Amino acid sequence: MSRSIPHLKSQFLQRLSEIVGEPGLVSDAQQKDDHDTDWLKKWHGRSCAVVRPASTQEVAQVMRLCHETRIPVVTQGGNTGMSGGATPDESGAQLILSTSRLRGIREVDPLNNTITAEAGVLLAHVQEAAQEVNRYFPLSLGSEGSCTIGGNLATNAGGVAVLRYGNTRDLALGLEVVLPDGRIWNGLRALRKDNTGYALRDLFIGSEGTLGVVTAAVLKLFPRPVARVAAWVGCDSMENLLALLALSRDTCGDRLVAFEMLTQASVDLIMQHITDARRPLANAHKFHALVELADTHENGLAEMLEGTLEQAMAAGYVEDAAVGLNIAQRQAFWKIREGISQAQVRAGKAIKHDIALPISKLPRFVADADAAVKKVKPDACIINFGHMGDGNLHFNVLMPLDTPPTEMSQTVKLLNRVVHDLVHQVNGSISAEHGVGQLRRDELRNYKSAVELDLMMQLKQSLDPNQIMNPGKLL
Ligand code: FAD
Ligand code: 2HG
Ligand code: ZN
Repeated sequence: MSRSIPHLKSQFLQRLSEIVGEPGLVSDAQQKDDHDTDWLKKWHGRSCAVVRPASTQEVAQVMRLCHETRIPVVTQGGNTGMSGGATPDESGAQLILSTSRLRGIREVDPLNNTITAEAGVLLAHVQEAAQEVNRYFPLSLGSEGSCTIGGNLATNAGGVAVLRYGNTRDLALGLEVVLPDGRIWNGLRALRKDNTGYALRDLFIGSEGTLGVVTAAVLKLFPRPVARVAAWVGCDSMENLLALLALSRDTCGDRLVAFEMLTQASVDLIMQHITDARRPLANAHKFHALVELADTHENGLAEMLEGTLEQAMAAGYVEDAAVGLNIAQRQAFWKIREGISQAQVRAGKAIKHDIALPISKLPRFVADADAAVKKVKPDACIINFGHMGDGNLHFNVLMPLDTPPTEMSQTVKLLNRVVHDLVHQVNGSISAEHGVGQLRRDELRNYKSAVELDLMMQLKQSLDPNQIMNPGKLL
């Protein structure tokens, strides 16, 4: 006689609890709900259970069990992702594997300039551990107090310092990964040169939990900047903003660590919805930039920034600027910039476009995309901001909070097509830093070539033949 599904489920849960013990299974309904839903409250799933292994060995045992029973696994870090990648489907059949108990920092080596951290360590804690040995870990996101290193690697997160230090992929030297069948790949090499074959590490970075569970990583550390200055700048065109970016690179070189752009509509939205945010400039400007320089010693950093801005004003690139010399002034600028995600959540439902283009193509693109969106939706509220220094814009469109679901999904389809087609025309990317997840899965198929999709499918098939890793995401 065959056994019933509830019986198999309780047997599975029993075996899980034998691996991880009581603290390793989330039993509180509210807590489970929090894992089943993403932070934007946009995706709601229903997992069969949430398991929290406390070591790589426990992750391996959980994966062996899932391999044997064919239970699909959704790996979850801080659950701050923007693309629904960490939310299970609604079947009640998928297991959430949370890395929240993989919180060890295994080694900090200031002479080799590396740190080895487990996947569930918060990004902010890696930054702090680096600082304790007078080093710097440069990955910097608005979510750094909640997102994890494993999540950063799995999404290849970007953030505000990519123009100087690169994205997460550029910051990783080695990985430890539990494969879908439970085998452990120890690739924790702390080397800057290693030509011993295929770059397996890079397969897992950006794979959004579809190929394996990242359990630990060796990350690069850098000399710690001790001096920082920032400016808030107002410009009348993207062309002039681009000219300022080029000039700042020429005059400041590697000291230029952030060049963030916001339109006036983005600044206005933040002012309406973020308490304590103050307008940094007296007048309105079509485009704003937050520019930051950093260095490992003082060396006249403020004079360098002021000199650059004077040159830019003389050339007519800049309409107005405020320089933040002390920590409080700089923090006030960053509070505005980092408030944008929360402001969008409070103000409406955002149709997100997380796009990357060659930096030189940004002005033309913004003009074309503004016009194209307004053509199909004349009253569109475009909230365009992003990491201009590395070519990544968040070209979002905000819909009223009470927009009915059918109108919402029709408008998403319409505007995705308009914006992504323009991105595709200049060989840009429709997912710059937030990952594909479930949000852009269909869109990916519209823009990747058949050859590229086929290669990706073949890799997926060879690493995860039973298709148990994060089904319904990315591919
Ligand atoms: P989760 O959301 O838990 O998971 C994200 C994906 O990674 C999922 O597909 C999941 O299955 C997979 N995953 C997680 N951990 C593992 C693991 N150990 N092994 C395998 N797969 C795993 N992102 C940027 O890139 N730049 C920004 O500037 C930025 N700013 C943000 C600002 C705010 C306010 C917020 C809320 C988010 C922001 N994000 C940004 C998005 C998000 O924080 C990043 O994508 C982050 O890298 C996700 O980390 P996480 O630990 O929360 O991952
Ligand atoms: C940022 O750059 C994040 O602030 C979030 O990547 C972008 O809210 C968004 O769309
Ligand atoms: Zn961003």
